[in-house]
Amino acid sequence: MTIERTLILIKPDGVKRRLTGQIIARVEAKGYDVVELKQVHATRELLEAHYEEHVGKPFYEPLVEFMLSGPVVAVIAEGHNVITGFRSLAGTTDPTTAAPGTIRGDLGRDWGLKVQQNLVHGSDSVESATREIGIWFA
Ligand code: DAT
Ligand code: MG
Repeated sequence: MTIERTLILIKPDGVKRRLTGQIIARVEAKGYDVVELKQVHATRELLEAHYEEHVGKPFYEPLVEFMLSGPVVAVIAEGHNVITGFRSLAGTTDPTTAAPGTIRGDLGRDWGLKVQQNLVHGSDSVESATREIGIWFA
């Protein structure tokens, strides 16, 4: 067993569309534990720290603006290989092509929305999980 923790964010589109329960239900159904959970309206400072790796990319500013547009739900989930496992549950970044059966593939509305409106964030490595958990649950 490799027990890990990951940071999951339900982005403003997920919260607005009242999908928080459905998304968390999928995480729990997969066998992961929710160890911390809170709803927060992020600050720009927090998002700049969280999305540090994307500074300077063309989608960076629209992404931060979108993340500021409403509350997000921050979750620490724990379980065997949860970092990779949650990213697999979430599906690929663009909801248009995310596989059916995934959160983004099943629930990501495909009506010409921007790619950043893809419902969830999940840490992509042990290092990012540790860093991101420290940012959101300081
Ligand atoms: P992921 O969320 O799948 O880890 P990422 O870390 O590469 O993707 O990017 C962070 C977020 O930025 C992503 O969830 C949506 C947005 N994004 C990524 N690539 C984009 C692009 N080409 N155009 C618009 N938004 C993008
Ligand atoms: Mg990422």
